Amino acid sequence: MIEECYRLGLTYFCIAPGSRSSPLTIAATSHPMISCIACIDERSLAFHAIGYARGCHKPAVIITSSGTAVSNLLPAVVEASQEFLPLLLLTADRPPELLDTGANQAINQVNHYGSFVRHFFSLPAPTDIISTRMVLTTVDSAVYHATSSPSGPVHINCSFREPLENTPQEWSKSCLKGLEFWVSSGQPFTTYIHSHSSFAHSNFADVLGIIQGAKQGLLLIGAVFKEDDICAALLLAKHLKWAVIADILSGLRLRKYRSSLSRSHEGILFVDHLDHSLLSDEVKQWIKPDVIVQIGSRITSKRISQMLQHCFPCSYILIDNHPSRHDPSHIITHRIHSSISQFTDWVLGSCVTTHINSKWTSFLCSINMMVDWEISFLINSENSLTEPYVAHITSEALDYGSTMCVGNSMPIRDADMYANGSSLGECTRGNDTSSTSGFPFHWIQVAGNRGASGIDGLLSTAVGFAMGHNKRVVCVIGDVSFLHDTNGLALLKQRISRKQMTVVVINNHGGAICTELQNALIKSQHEEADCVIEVESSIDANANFHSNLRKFACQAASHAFSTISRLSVLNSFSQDSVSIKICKLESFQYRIQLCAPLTTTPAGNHHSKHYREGFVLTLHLEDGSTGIGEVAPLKENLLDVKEQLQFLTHVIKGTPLYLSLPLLKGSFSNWISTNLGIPPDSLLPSVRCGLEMAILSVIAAAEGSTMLNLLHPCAPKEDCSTKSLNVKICALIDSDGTPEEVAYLAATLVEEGFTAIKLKVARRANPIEDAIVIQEIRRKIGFQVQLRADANRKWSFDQALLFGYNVIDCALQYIEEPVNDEDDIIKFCEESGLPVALDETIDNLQENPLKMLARFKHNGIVAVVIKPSFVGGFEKAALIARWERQQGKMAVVSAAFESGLALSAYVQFSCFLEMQNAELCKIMNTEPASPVAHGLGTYKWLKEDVTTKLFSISRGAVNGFMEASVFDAGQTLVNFDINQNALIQSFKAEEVHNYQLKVDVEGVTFSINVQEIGDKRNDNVIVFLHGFLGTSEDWIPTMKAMSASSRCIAFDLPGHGGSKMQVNDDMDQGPNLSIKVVADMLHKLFRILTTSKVTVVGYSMGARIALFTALRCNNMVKGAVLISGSPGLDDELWRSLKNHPQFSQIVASRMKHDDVQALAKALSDLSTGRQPSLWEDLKHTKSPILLIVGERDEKFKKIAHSMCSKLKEGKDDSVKHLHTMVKIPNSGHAVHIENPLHVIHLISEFVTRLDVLDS
Ligand SMILES: Cc1ncc(C[n+]2csc(CCOP(=O)(O)OP(=O)(O)O)c2C)c(N)n1
Ligand SMILES: [Mg+2]
Repeated sequence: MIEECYRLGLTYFCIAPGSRSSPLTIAATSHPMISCIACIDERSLAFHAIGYARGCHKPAVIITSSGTAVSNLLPAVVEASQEFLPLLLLTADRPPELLDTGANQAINQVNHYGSFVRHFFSLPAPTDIISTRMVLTTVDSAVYHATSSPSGPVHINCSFREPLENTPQEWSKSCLKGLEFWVSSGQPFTTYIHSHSSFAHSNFADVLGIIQGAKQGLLLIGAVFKEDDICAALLLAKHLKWAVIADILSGLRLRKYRSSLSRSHEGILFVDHLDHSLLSDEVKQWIKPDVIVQIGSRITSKRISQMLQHCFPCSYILIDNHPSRHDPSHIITHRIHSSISQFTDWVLGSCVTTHINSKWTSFLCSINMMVDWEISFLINSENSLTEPYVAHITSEALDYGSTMCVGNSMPIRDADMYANGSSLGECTRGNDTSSTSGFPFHWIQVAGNRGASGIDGLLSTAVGFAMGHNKRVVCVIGDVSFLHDTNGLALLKQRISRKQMTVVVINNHGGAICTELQNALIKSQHEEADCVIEVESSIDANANFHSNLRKFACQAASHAFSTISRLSVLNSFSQDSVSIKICKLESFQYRIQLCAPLTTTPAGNHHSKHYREGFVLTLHLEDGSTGIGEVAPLKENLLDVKEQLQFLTHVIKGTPLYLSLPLLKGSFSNWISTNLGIPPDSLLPSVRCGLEMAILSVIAAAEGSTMLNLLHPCAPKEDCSTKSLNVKICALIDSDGTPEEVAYLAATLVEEGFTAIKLKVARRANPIEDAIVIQEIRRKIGFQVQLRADANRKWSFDQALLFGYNVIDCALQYIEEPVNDEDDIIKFCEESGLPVALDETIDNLQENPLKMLARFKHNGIVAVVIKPSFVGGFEKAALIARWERQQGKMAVVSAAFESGLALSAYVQFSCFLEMQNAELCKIMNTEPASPVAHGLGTYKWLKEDVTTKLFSISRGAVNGFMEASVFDAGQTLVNFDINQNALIQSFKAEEVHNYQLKVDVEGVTFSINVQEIGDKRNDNVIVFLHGFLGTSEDWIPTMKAMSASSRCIAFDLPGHGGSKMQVNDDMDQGPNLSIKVVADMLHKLFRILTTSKVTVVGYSMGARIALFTALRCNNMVKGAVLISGSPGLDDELWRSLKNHPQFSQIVASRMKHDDVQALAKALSDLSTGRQPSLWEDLKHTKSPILLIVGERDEKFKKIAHSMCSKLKEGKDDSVKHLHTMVKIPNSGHAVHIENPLHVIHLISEFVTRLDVLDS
């Protein structure tokens, strides 16, 4: 029997001790190819076998003694039966003569598990009068029943007569007759062959018709456990292009992406938060799928199941590899009994085309994105350790080599609602299946016992799962479940060739600190031993937090729904599956005069005229609407900004607008990476701010609305006129003059109607002098007015404290950035007792600012000053504001001396934040805080404006306070009229000049295709060389960006693109395209084009040529930029490029080569192996070299390092210090395509340095 099990592939035996079963136990343990595990508790053991089957899709064999040992298997048998998990139970029994006689440990074991097993057979006690073949066919038949659909547990009851021990006995060998072949074959005695049913029936044509006709299809992926099935489900999802709802048990909820770029281009529309979206009544009413296809029988979410019930009648197709009715609401119209792979093969093979309503999918995706943002935000901003947080953080901590096991009751529900897959860049351990599956992510399997949803045997199941799956398992279970299966610890203790486990037990009482769990998880990952982590939590606090999550998710879903359904123009375009597109972006440089120097201007420079420079952007849509934005860099370099704007002008043409953009919350980041193909954070903050402003304004223009109404559409019953709305403004005083003079100025402002004043401090020799000014102001204006001070990080801790002690009675609303060291802020709060505000501290926020903000939760920090043009736009500003409000702090929008254009947008934005805050208070049932005075007092600095109408604020009619009218600000943006006098330069899309140049080199006439952008008279010439199979086209966005300051020229290298070559008649051999020939050719081209030295920029093969020219034609080359410049490419490094959203376009453009034979020639002649080694030349180089490599490009990083050290061995000190190597974050090999803005900045900086060297 045991050998036959082995031959059938059953190699894992779970053995409970007992004497009646000893013949089986001895046989199993002495079989060399079989692994055994033992446990005294049969219930735990059987659950362990279930976990094993879940992990490897093979049955484990359970051996027990007779009596209640057999009964103890029942809970697991029930679960296995419900979940179609194969198990083979070998239960020992007394022989028939001892049954029903009162004999010890004898019960009726026949059909003991009733209908819960797929098959039962009672073997007679061993005897020589029955052929042994009977035993073999019994095992074969049982295992076939266990493993063929519907799979499940099978039971063979094995009687044994005493003596049980191995006592020699006479027996007839005739029972072994006919076994010779079996002995020698190594195969099972009977081979079962299953004939697959085909999809030929006419009913299947119906199903295809239904799928094809769907306009609002929904693909549900329920519990699916086999890798093949998961892959098949994904292929189906990709083919259908329907919205996909993946259950936590599908493995597809915890997706780990390679990079954020790949996330925005996965080609599958996952809607992970349908459950919480359905909390919104509007959304619930709206969701009406016409066809539902469900793969895998079980769906964890109750709300989704209810939704499906409400959708009835509609076509509902369920596919699973068993015939059971899984239809609790009785709504399934088509039940397909097939494997998922078979079904997918059939659908894909039938070439079904789909015609999904794009509004349906874009609505679902937008709502989902907002709920996702909301949940993530709340979980991360909550100060206590909550169960949703545990679900979030444990799932995030999983890496490629891990799987998860979730307990019943809350753990599985929390995981289904709040687990989070993508923790970018951190999932590095284990095997990355995303490279082999063809999808840009890797999935993580999740197991749970959902057959009967018992809280028994969960720990044992998890240990079995770890055993079967051979992966690290993180098991999350409740305290009661853990206690229910303490015998599972006996299984955990035994380490038989399995990976280590982490068990997180959620003990719902008490409280703890969040970071402790994160640390414990990280630690457990690096432990060799198994870990049990107890997380204490409180039922009440959790219930409260769950309720908040639901309320906010509901509000987010409703808000998203109402916002996007009101966008009539954007919606009308998306109905026929094309969204409205951007047709043009223009930038105009402005320069306006100010009345006074900026507060950032150093003292002593206060007498000349003062100006502010920036850019006005106009954005045009194909329907004729125009939007407007302002880019007003203060700390950023104007040229860098200009380059980014030129780049944007080029890449933005023809990009579609998304419905979700006015919702912010990640929509802009997503749009930027998907449509512009760049990392969102590579845009300079002021550029991103201006771009967002222009996009919001163009959507508002198209919709005939205002920015405020777009961000916060008022409810149907609300008063939609913004005429009565105002935003409080804080006046700003630069603190020149005696204390009396400053106090007098403050008093004038109070008379004007200001209720809040901010004074710049840290301007005087001693902080006490600053304090005296504050005291004087207070004395003069009384305590009615809010008074703020801003030290701009200019003080040391002691100076700040000195100031603090001297203004303690002045009732400052806050002191902004009192200390120069960020780490002293909290200490200052504690020692001075003064309320503090942050400003500069939040300027350097990266894509996920919450981590950084979390460091400043201290109660002493009462406000954050948010400058949209410093933090990088409205989306981020809104996130920071929301966080601060959630923490009970003020969010103060502040200008950075922008023109009236940005100020108007900020007024609208500030009003939106106030409205959002009021809504927040309503949801939380708290008193609304009084409106904040926003830092827009810089308007007083404007002597001129970019609008024809000067930005102004006035006394409110009701209260007499100085406030900005939201209505006026809206009008300024809608009826924007540019003051032409303020413009100093306009730049539109630069023209590309395309022409051919002929040069002869060594008997070959090259006809080279040239693309040129920029002023021909410009001496600053940059030449761009592409890589193998590239063309000059690859460089166009970069060239456009750089054309304002340089003359940019790109060639199609010989054999590539539109370049041709002709061999002269007198040459008897074919042309030689060595690197030297190409360099000579370039040399001649440079001569034709310019008399000045050029900077050569090359990528890959182009980089090698660039280096060659820099070394050998140095009289023509000023400097060289080498991107991923070296021989030999590793396939691995191309993967991140393949995930680029525009990869298919890139590939298509690379296929345009006119002269294929010459291309083949170039590939061969210019290959790395054929070029002379330049290593030794490096130290003699007279031209500065900039080496650029992708951070993920290990091989080229190493090469660049060595090149850099060789270059530094050179003798020429003036050149030597200019050689640099730069690694570009998040990039592989094709850095200039993956992160173009970063590369543009580096080239530009390098060219400037070369100029300095030249002069
Ligand atoms: C074998 C079994 N007994 C009883 C139940 C009923 N039951 C469902 S949830 C639960 C409590 C589970 O507590 P715990 O494991 O701590 O999880 P929590 O509810 O705290 O998330 C019980 C007893 C069950 N599902 N299965
Ligand atoms: Mg509990």
